[in-house]
Amino acid sequence: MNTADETAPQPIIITEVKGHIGTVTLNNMAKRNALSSALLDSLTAALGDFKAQSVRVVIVRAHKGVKVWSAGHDVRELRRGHQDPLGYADPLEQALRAIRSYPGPVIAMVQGSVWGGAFDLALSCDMIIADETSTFAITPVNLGLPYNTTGLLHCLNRLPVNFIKEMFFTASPVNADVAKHWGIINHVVPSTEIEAFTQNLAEHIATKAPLAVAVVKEQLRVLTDFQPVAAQVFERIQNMRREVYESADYQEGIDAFLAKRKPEFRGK
Ligand code: YXS
Repeated sequence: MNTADETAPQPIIITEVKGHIGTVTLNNMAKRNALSSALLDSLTAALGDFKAQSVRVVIVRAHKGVKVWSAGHDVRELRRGHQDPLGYADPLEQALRAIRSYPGPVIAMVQGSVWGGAFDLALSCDMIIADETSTFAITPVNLGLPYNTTGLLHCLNRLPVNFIKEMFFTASPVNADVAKHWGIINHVVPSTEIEAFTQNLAEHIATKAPLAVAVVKEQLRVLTDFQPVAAQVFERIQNMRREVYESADYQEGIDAFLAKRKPEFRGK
């Protein structure tokens, strides 16, 4: 018979504060930790709570040994019908900004596969510690979705453009060794050691002067995000993206995902 707590709804993320370290564990394995607005809003709120408690270092992780760290943006929630699917107000974008502006290091501890918007989320963390099971894929071309300029900037600030193109154009996962080679991840750590490694790293950073750490993080954010784009250029980019998210291919991409079938893109 189910005890009461077994039937109680599980929280979509689990948060914990121990000393100066805050941990967010993604907790929706039934949906492969898909980045739904519920999960993302909880993550953003957790960071606000951590900030109020002056938590110095944050770890974002999934449960130990998962096969899927996060399956990326919840496809069921992607806007369809003439609205930017990755607009400024999208919960994913709000969560990415919350990570990037958090006044302390946010470390992604990755086991298993990382997909789509979850790749942008991990890349928006200050460091990625990953084990040998980790893979990373960015998948808008699987859906016919026009990725946003902010997300491309996150990649450009980190990776060579030819590698970014290969990841975006193929949507193929890259494994831990390739990810380490190109600088996506800071350390590849055996799955048996990754929890202790990440905790030790966080605790070491937490012994340093938090104001000095926070100001370096914010300076690096401002400097890397500062990419002047002429108004007309930005408007042209938005117009190009609008043509894509208003295309029949984008509708087909989402329809095919939801129907669990391969999409047939016709270039219009
Ligand atoms: O059928 P039920 O209801 O049990 O739900 C299934 C899946 O529908 C659900 N699920 C998702 N729901 C919404 N959005 C998702 N991204 C998503 N991924 C999975 O989770 C339940 C279990 O999925 P299932 O049976 O496929 O699990 P599996 O273990 O066989 O396979 C795990 C994956 C991750 C390999 C597989 O679920 C998968 O390929 N998921 C989609 C990965 C992906 O393409 N993500 C990109 C999403 S779009 C995005 O992030 C950006 C907008 S962009 O496109 O620009 O990158």
